[in-house]
Amino acid sequence: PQQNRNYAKLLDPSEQLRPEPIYAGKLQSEFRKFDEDLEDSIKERVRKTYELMHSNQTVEFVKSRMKDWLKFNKFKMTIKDALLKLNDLVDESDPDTNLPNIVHAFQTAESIREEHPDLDWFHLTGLIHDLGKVMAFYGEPQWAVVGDTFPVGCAWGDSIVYRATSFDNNPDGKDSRYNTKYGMYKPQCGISNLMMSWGHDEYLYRLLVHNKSKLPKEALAMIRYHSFYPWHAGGDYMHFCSSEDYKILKWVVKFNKFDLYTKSNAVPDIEKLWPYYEKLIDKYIPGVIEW
Ligand code: INS
Repeated sequence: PQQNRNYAKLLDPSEQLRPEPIYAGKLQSEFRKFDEDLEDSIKERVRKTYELMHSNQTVEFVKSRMKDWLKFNKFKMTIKDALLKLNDLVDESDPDTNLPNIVHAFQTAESIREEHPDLDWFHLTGLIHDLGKVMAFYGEPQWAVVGDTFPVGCAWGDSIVYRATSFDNNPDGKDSRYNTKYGMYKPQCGISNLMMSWGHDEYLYRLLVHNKSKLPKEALAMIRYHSFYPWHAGGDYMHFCSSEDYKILKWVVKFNKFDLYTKSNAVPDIEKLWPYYEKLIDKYIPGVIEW
């Protein structure tokens, strides 16, 4: 949590002078607490998910998941029906909410709509950003679906949650092709050229491209990197950034405010909101699409 705020201060020094903000009734520093102050069962659930993720997300693993999922031959479904599936998904990596993911989708979308009433694509981005989590209903364990992401094939960033111990059993840590600062990449190669740990961000990004959605490139970037906390909040991996990536980072950070700080127990009136969002789905990614 502090990490987030310190990084915000780096990007915008005027942040230094402001008192700590309160979002959804909580101090900013009360979000993303991975170690302390969490109800024991939640704490254990979150820790376990990351331990499995950090032990098993290797270059080989990501390649195998990409080969499997990026054929988009698993099922056909509308965006709305996929969203409805999130009624049954509680994200096991998330220390800030215990509610079904559909609630978080509407909380995010509605807070964006309030602040940016004219940017309808941004509202829809908020609504669908976690939709890739449907993979959890088609055989993927949560550790390969949810949670913060990080690049594979190079040294793990210091700001990754549980970083100190959670990678101990990951074989890539002993592989000289992958365990150096640059690993299998070149300096400034561009964030989009990094192979990210497999999860809902990359899957949904690729799915939207595959199905020719009309969402703008800013939306696609926010979707693709919203869980890449070690970059957008931790300030790690900057040595891979191209000049274009700094622009993208600004959008991702902008999105993060709505994604993270709207997590609360206040449930929006989803039934009432559907007609508005159905229109946006029809505009940007209509009909039955391939998953
Ligand atoms: C978020 C974030 C959270 C994680 C969620 C993900 O973007 O990375 O920390 O628990 O699964 O959707």
